[in-house]
Amino acid sequence: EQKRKFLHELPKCEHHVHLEGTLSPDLLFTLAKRNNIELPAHFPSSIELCNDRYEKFTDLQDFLDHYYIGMSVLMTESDFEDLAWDYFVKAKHDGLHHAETFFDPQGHVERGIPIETVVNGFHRASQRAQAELGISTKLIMCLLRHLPSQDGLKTINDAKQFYQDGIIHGLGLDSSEKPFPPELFEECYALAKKNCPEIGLTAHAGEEADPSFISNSLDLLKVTRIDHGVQSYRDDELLKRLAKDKVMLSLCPLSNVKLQVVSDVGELPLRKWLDYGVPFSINSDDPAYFGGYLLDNYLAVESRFNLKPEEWVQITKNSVDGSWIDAARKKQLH
Ligand code: ES4
Ligand code: ZN
Repeated sequence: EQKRKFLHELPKCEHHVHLEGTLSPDLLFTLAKRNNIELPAHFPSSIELCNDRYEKFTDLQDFLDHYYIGMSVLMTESDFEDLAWDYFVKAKHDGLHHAETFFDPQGHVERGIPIETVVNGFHRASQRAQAELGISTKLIMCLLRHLPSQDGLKTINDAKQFYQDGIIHGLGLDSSEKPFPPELFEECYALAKKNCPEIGLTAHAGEEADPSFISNSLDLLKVTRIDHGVQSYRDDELLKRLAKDKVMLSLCPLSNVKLQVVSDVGELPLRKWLDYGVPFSINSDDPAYFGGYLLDNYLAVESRFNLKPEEWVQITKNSVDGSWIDAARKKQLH
């Protein structure tokens, strides 16, 4: 219909998609077979049972327990390349122009996969997406906050050359939020900035945990963007700060419903963010797990908030401005 066409044609950017979260049950079982991976007995044993499981995540941790097993089927450089390439193709169909994609090297290195295998595979797919699909791309390495910060420091040093060669652009922080506050990773963020002064810094904050996780990420980690940030609506001073400093929230509406952050997309405080002038983008997070890719997330928001075309234009404009791209690329997207 009309609205779908309008949303499809907006020059969309995605800033919050975990490449491991684009692993469909279909590809998961294909790779498990090809790589001779035996999945644990409690893991769903078919595509249908996986899809059933995805309807019943109780919270972030329940999802993550499944997600880290799922990603264990990724072994070779071409596994990583194929995974990311399939995502770029799907996203291109959704009208994506620019993607800043997360990945979790520690989830692979701890299984004995060299970081080079992971990064080279994702980099090859990104290069192909730029050349063949016209999508500009940036890779954002995330640290797993449930692992010790010592592990994070080692990962940052192991990735140093990739940052200096411009192959990885950003640093993020993901996984179980509430027990692992941002202050644990101050040293990691400082080291990453020292190794690579042009780095983009972001962190998951305020998905489930309270607004202090957002302010502490800004103050201590020096991030310029917040992933999720849903809980910011509970702190007026914080909302003013986000608006004033143009800190973009990378929202993931369908993810928030699947992980029971809200019970419906319509519950998200979108009006509040618009009224305060807090910039945000709309994203898919782990689309293979949460029942929708980029355009589905746009459509879910439209179905609940009935935004004016001018409001949509402003949202996409903010999302271009919040991207880690140069002025020339921004101009092309505006
Ligand atoms: C994630 Cl939704 C979400 N939150 C935190 N960490 C994650 N890793 C993958 N998806
Ligand atoms: Zn996420």
